Amino acid sequence: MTLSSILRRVSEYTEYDLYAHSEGPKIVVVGVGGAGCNAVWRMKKLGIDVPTIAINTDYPHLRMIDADTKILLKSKDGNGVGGNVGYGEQSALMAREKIAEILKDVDIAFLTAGLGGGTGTGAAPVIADILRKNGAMVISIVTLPFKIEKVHVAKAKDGLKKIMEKSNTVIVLENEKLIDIVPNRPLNEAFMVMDQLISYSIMSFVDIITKPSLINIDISDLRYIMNSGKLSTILLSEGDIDDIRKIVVDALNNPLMNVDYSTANGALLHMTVGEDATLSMIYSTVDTISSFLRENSKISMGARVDPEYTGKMRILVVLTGIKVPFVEEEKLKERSIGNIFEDDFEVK
Ligand SMILES: Nc1nc2c(ncn2[C@@H]2O[C@H](COP(=O)(O)OP(=O)(O)OP(=O)(O)O)[C@@H](O)[C@H]2O)c(=O)[nH]1
Ligand SMILES: [Mg+2]
Repeated sequence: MTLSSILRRVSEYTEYDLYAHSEGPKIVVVGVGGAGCNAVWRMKKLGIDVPTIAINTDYPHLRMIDADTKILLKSKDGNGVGGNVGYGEQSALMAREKIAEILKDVDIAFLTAGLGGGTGTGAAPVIADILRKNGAMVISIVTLPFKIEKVHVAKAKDGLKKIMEKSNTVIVLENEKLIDIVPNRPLNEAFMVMDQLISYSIMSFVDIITKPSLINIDISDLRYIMNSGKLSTILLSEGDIDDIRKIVVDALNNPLMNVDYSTANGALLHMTVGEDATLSMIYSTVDTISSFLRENSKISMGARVDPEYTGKMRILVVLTGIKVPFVEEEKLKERSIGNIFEDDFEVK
C-alpha cells in the first residue's frame, strides 16, 4: 500500500459516509458447544455490544452461562453428545429451521467453537452453512485441541475441513500453544486465557466494523479480505509509538498459533492510535506488515483515534491464506514465526 493510497482513503472519509453507514451491519456472535459457549459468556462479561447466541446440547452448561439467546439442541439426555460428532451434526440439522429463523438478516457472524468434542465440531459447520445460506458472512474462530487429547485431534481435523468449506474464513488458534504461555496453570485457567484471546479478537473486530474510524474498514473491505484465503490467524499487539517496529514484531510473534506466513495473501490491519499519531507512523506500520505478504496481496487497513492511546498504538492484524501444519499435514517450514523475528527484524 502506498502513501498516496492511504491519503486517498483518508480524503474519502466524509461526514456523509458516517451518516450513510449509521445503521451498520447486523453482527452477531455465536458460540457452539462447551468451549464456544464459554467464549460467548466471557464476551458478555466483558461487555460486548452485539447480540450473543449460545448453542449447545448440554442443558446444565447452557443454563449456567449468560448469553442473549440460548438454543438447546437435542441430545439423548440433555447432557451433551459425549464427543460424538455425528450426533452433534444431527442435533443441529434437526433444529435447522429454528436456527435459521433466529439467525435471519445477519450480515456478519462470528462463529466460535472448540474443535474436538461432539457438539462444536459437528454442529458448527451446519450453523455456518445456515448463516451463509441466509446471506451472512461467516468468520469462524476455532481452537484445535491439545495433542494429548488424542481422539479429539482426529475429530478436530475432520471438523476443521468441514467448517472451512462452510465459512468465509476460519481463524485457527492452537490450545497446544497454551503450554508455552501458561505452563503451570490448571487446565481451566489455561482455557480461560484462550477464551480471553478469542473474546478480545472478536470484540476488536466488532469495534473495527461498528465504530467510526479515521480510515474506515467497511463490510465490503472485510468481504474482500475474508474471501482471499480460507485459513487465517489473528495477531494482536500494542506498544509505544517510539518503537513501531517492536509493535509489529510482537504481533508477528503472536504465540497462540504456529503458522507459516509464506502463503499469506491478504491482511486486514486495524490500528488504534492517539491524537498524536502521524501519517508516517501509520504508513510505516502498514509497510512493515505488507513486507511479509506476497506481492499483489490484498491488504485493507483502518485506523481509529482514541485519546486513551496517546503515545501508544494497538494493532490487530488478520492474516489470511496462511498454512497451519495441522491442516497441511506437512512439517512447518523452517521459516517459522521465531525465525521471521530474528532474520527479518534483527531484534537485539
Ligand atoms: N478455549 C477453550 N477450549 C476448551 C474449553 N473446554 C474444552 N475446550 C477444548 O475444546 C474441545 C471441545 O470441547 P467442548 O467444547 O467441551 O466439546 P463440545 O463441543 O461441547 O462437545 P460434547 O461435549 O462432546 O457435546 C476440547 O477438546 C478442548 O480442547 C474451554 O472452556 N475453552
Ligand atoms: Mg459439551
